[in-house]
Amino acid sequence: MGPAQRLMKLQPHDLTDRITPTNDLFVLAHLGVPQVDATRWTLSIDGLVRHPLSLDLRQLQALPKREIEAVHQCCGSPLEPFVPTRRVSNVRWGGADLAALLDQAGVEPEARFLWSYGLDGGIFVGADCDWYLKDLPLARFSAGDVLLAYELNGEPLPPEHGFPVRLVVPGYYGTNSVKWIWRLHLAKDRAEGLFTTTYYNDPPGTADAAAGLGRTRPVWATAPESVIVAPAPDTTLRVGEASELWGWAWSFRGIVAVEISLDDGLTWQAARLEPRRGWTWQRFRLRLQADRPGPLKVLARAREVGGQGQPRAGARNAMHEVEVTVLARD
Ligand SMILES: Nc1nc2c(c(=O)[nH]1)N[C@H]1C(S)=C(S)[C@@H](COP(=O)(O)O)O[C@H]1N2
Ligand SMILES: [Mo]
Repeated sequence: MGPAQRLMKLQPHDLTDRITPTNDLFVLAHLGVPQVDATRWTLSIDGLVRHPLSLDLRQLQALPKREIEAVHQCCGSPLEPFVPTRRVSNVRWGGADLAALLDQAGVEPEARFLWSYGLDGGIFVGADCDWYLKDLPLARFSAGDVLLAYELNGEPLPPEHGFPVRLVVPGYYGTNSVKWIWRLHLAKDRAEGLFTTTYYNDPPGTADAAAGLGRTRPVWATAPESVIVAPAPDTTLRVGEASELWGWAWSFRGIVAVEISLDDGLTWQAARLEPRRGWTWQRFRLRLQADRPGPLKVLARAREVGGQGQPRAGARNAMHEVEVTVLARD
């Protein structure tokens, strides 16, 4: 299997299953895949906690098990933050609720961030790093469901997906779900590092710039996005024949509408959209019937709670566009 196939096994039109089979899942490993001996694995929780903890796999698996179905999306290359890759899937994770463990450890009131360390180290774009280190705001815990996962789609995590234990932060881009996790550290400030404050920070938006904030934004919560599964690119349709257009939509906040345009964004019609259920993606559908022969461009755009939509281009969540051919009636 070549590296490109591991990065992206499924194109949007291949996402026909609600739950992505594990063998079809993309693999992202910036520093290689470490082989971890589960019998010697431990996780420590330290920093701004009253009772630092250390636990092994048996202790972790003895905690109540939670299962969550969630969108799993890579935000794309940190070197090309505006290029949409549509590297997305929807899977089931099983593991322990991290919030309960943090309660046991007793997080100090001044802690605001959770730093998470993976066992993989090495060189990324010429810079040496000891560990894959990420951080996330403790405020994320109010939405619940941050897991220390040891199962993927009902099976133990495969080595390339983080065996024996990884962090799973549903609703956040995949980069935050640290694989091969071994340490959690509670801190007042963000972690300075390659994957926290150097890469994976978007430039300030116009609103921030106008307010004189000028701050970058960490790549945490997923922005509203939608992918068209059918029709697949280069399909042929026939004038007057109805077919089903459908796809998936998601965002951290949840999608409230998906609209389709068949005239390059001039006019839009609302697709039927299933309501949000937990962290899983939402299916949309629309009866598609072309009334003229020729090339047909299909565009989809999702809107989330609060009104935010998808830009047409120049962003990782730019609208997905599929081109098909419409043949005359025979
Ligand atoms: N330790 C570690 N965790 C990591 C990464 C990594 O390189 N090292 N890559 C991240 C990125 S960029 C993504 S998109 C997801 C991908 O998870 P998967 O390979 O299990 O699909 O893992 C994240 N967690
Ligand atoms: Mo990623």
